[in-house]
Amino acid sequence: MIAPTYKRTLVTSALPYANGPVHIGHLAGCYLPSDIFVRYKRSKGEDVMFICGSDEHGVPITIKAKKEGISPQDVVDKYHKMMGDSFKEFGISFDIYSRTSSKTHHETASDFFKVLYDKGVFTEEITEQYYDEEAKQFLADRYITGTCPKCSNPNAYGDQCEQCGSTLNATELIDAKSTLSGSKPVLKETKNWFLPLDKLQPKIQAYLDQHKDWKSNVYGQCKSWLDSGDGLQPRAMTRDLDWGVPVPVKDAEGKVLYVWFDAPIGYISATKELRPADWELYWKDKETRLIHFIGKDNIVFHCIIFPAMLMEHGDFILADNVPANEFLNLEGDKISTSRNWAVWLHEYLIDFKDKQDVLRYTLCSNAPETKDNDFTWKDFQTKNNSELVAILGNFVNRTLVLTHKFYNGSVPHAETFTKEDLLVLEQLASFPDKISSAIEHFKFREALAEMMNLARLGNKYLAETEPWKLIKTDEQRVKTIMNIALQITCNLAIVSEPFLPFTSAKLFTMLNMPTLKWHAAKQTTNMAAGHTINKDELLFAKIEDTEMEAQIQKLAESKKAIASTGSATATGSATATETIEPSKPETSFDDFSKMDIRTGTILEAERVPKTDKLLKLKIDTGIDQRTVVSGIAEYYKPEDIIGQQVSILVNLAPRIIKGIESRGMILMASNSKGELSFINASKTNFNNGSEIK
Ligand code: B3M
Ligand code: ZN
Repeated sequence: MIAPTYKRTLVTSALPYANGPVHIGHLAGCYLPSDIFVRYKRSKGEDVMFICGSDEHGVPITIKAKKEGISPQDVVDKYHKMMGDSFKEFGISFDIYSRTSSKTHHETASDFFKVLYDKGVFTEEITEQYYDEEAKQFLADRYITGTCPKCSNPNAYGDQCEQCGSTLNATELIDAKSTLSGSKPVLKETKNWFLPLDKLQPKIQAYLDQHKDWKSNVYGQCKSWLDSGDGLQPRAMTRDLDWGVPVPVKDAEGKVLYVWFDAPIGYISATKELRPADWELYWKDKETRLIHFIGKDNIVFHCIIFPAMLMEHGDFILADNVPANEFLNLEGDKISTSRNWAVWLHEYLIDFKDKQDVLRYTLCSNAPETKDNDFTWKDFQTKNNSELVAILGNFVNRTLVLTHKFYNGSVPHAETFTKEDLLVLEQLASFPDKISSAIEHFKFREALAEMMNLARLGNKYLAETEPWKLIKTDEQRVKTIMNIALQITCNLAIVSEPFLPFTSAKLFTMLNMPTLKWHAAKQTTNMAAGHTINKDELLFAKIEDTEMEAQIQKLAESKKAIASTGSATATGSATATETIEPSKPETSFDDFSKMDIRTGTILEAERVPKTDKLLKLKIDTGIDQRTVVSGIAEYYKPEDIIGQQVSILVNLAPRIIKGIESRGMILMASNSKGELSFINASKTNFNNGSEIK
C-alpha cells in the first residue's frame, strides 16, 4: 500500500548489460513502465528520482568481448553509449544513466562488500567449482550451461535458469558444459565468500510478509522460493574471474565480486553521482519510497538477494515495491539477441523516424504486465491506424482545424452549457484520478486505455454535436462546443504526457500553451477565451501495409539466417547447442497399437485467417481425403508443401480449431526451440494409407 507519509520516491530501472543494443523487449519490460511512472510523479509535482545505468560486469560482457574479438572495456564503451542514446531517443527520462565501470561504483561496491565482510556476514568456503581445463579458467554463471534441475530447461546458466526463474549454483546443473570450449568441465577447489541466505531466510520472509500487495507474479515467485524444498541456500558473492570489481580483502587475488552483488549497488552509486550532497536522503531516510522496475528474470535478485544485502549492511531502506513485468515475445517467438530475433530501437528509428510514441503506445497497450505477451507488426499497424490516427489524432485535428476555420485560432467563449455539456465536463474532470489510480497500482495498460477514452469522449462529443453543420444555424452554440473540445484537447496534452511525451509536447505547442501539470487536468477551463492557438500539424500518420511487409521480410531473413547456420542458441546463450529431450515414461504396446498412423499426402494448403501459426491442410490419407489444421505456418509456406508426404495420426478424435474441424494430426520433428519440420525431406515415396508401426 502507498503509505501517505512518503516524502520522496526513488525509482530504479534494471541496469541492462552493456552487451548489445536495446530492443523492444527491454523497453516493454521495465524502461517504459518506469518512465511512465516517473513522468506522472513529476507531473504531480512529487519529489522523484529516476536511476539507471549500464551493467558492465559479469560474464555476459566477457562472452561478448570474445565473440567480437575486442576487450571487455571496448564492449562496454560501445554499448553503453548506444544504449544511453536509444533510451534518450525514446524519451526514457532517467535523471542519470550511469555505468558500473565508474570509479564511484567500484568504490561503493567495494566498500559495501567490506562492511559485510567486517561484520562477519559472509561465510568463507572452499568448494569445488567447475573449471575448463582447455580454457584454463573457472566457469562461473554464463560460462556454463546445462539442464535445469528444477524445470529441465536444457539451456540453463550456471547461476540462473531463465525459463523457470530459479537461481542455481553451477554444480546443480545436469550435464554441465563449458560455453568457452564446449568441453565437459572438471571440478576444482577454490575459495569464495558466501551470503548465508539460509540463515537469513526468516528475515527475508518477514520482509516479504509485509508486501503481500506486490503484483501476484512477483510475490508468488518469491514465495515459491522460500517455500520450496530446503528453502534458500547460501550463495557465493565472489567469482574466479578477471572482469569486475576486485574482491577487496586479503587472499582474494584473481577474484571479483559476483555481478549480481555489484550491479544492484550500481543504483546507489548512480544516486551518489547524481546527488553527491544528499544522496543518502534517497537511500537511508525512512520517508523515501524505493521502487525497482525490472523484468521477471531479475525478481530473485531484487526481492531476495539485494534486500538481504541491504538488511545485513544495516544503513539502507528496502524496496517498497518491485513491479516486475513478464516477457514480451516477437511474432510468437522469444526475443533473442543472439538469434537476431528482435526489433532494435536504433533500427526502428531509421524505418520509423519520429514515431517513438507509436512504439511507446503499442508496447504499453500490450505490455506483459500479468503474462508474457506478443508484439506483432500487424498489431503495431492497427494500434497506429485505428487508435492513434483514428481516435486521438482525429479528435485533435478536427478540433484545431475548426478553431482556425471558425475563429482564426482564437479560443471562443463558452456561452450556456446544456445538460450534455455539463455531463461531458464532469467526465472530463474525472479522468486524471482514474488514470492516477491505475498508474499508482502499476496498471499501465489500464491507465493508457483511460487516456484514450478521453480522446474517445472528445470524438463522441463532436460526432453528437456536429459543430461543422451547426455553424450554419447556431453560431452561439458552436462557440460552447468548440470551447469544450479545446478544453478536452488541452487536458489530453496533460494526461498523455507520461505515455506519449513527444505527442504531448506537440499538443502544448499547437495549443500555444506552457506545459501544464497533472492537477490542471482536473480543471475544465485551462484554455481561456481569447487565447490564440498555433497552426496545427499532423500528430500521427497512417502506416501502410508495405511498411509492415518490409518489417516482416526483415524478420523472415533473420529466421532464414537462423535456419541456415543451424544456430539453435537459446536467448543470450553463447553457444549453439541442440539438446535432446529425455525419454517420456514407458508406454504399453497396447496403448501404442491403439494409434493408427498412416502415410498421407498434402493435397491443398492454405493459411487459417487471422492466425500466425496455423495452416489448413487437405490430406489424402489413402482412406479418405480430410482436413487437418496444423501449427506449421511459421515454418512452411502453403505453396511449398503441396505434394509433401506426411505421417498422420488418423484416429485422433476430431477437434474444432478456429472454427474448422480438424481430423487427425500430422507428425512433425521438433527441435529444442519447438521449431517443426517434416521428418521425411523428400516428397511422396509411399502409397498413401501405408501403416506406420
Ligand atoms: N544486468 C540483468 C539484465 O540485464 C542485469 C540487471 C541488473 S539490475 C541491477 O537482465
Ligand atoms: Zn529451470
